Amino acid sequence: MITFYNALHARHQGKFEMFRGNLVPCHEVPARADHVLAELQRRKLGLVQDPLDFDVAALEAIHSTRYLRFLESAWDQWVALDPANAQNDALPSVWPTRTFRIDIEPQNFAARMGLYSFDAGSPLTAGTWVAARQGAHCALSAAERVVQGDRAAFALSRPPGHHAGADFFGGYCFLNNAALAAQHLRNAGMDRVAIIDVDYHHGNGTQACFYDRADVFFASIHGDPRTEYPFYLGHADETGLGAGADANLNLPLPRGTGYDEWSDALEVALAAIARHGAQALVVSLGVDTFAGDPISGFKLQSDDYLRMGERIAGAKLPTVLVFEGGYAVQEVGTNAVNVVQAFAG
Ligand code: Q9C
Ligand code: ZN
Repeated sequence: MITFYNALHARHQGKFEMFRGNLVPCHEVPARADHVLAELQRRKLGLVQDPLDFDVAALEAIHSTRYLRFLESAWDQWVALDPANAQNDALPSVWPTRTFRIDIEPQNFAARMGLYSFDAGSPLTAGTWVAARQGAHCALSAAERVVQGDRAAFALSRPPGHHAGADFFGGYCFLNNAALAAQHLRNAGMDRVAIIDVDYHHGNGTQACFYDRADVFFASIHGDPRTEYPFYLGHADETGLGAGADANLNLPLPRGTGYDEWSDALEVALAAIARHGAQALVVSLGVDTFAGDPISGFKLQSDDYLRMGERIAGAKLPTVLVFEGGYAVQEVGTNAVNVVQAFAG
């Protein structure tokens, strides 16, 4: 299987995220993608290529124009406030919650950061836009390969994407790589597409992108949002809206879940995807379900990712695999590449 690798990923390198009143070192570090690349190459799992180039219209298929303009210029605006800011990441500190207006874009930079985000865990850095855009191009390139007839393609995109919505970042995500891949498949004429999100965290951004649409089915297996990030979305009663009724499936599971119960949920998700009649599949491939993950609560073992890849391949759909979370840095390469290798058979 071909891999599209974001060679610019390390341009996004956050220093700190807010945690219990302190700024703590980021979990979402460049070494994550480096380990996945090294493991792919060690096992000789196919070509590794740079992505194709796409113009901004490909991103506007999912993201709002004003959000993209903000992301592109945010670092320069941050530094324009004070040249000393160049030494610090930009983090939001104020947000428009219920009763506030979101239709007026504030002139104040901090206020714009809050308008376009939902947490203080996703630092914006000098290279965030360049890295995120190249990562998105990896997902689009992988989707294009599947359009051209490949059985599957892997987008080794970093930063991850599934928490990012049409006009907001958060959860370490800026551009929604999986949503962009799914929309690319739709634009290329595939009438029905499905996304299965196996990251530990609910893919709130992806769900929101397609919540009122019947053409893109979204299924997610994740830590129960009553206790797990992103908390405010991902409950089982979110089944879709309007034309999208019954095209959204959330399978929340309690902390401590191991592969036996997790794989039962995978069967439910794949059965629903088959009923939807999808012509292609996008996998939001987070491996923060691993027992050793420092910020997550499931108990999957490295070998379980082989079974996962084999089972997802069993859906027999042209498939775009998109890298998402996974913060056990030493094992993230083994775990992610286990899925890729087992999928490829
Ligand atoms: N102390 C992805 O896996 N912070 N994002 C949780 C941990 C946010 C995870 C707090 C986790 C976001 C793509
Ligand atoms: Zn995650």
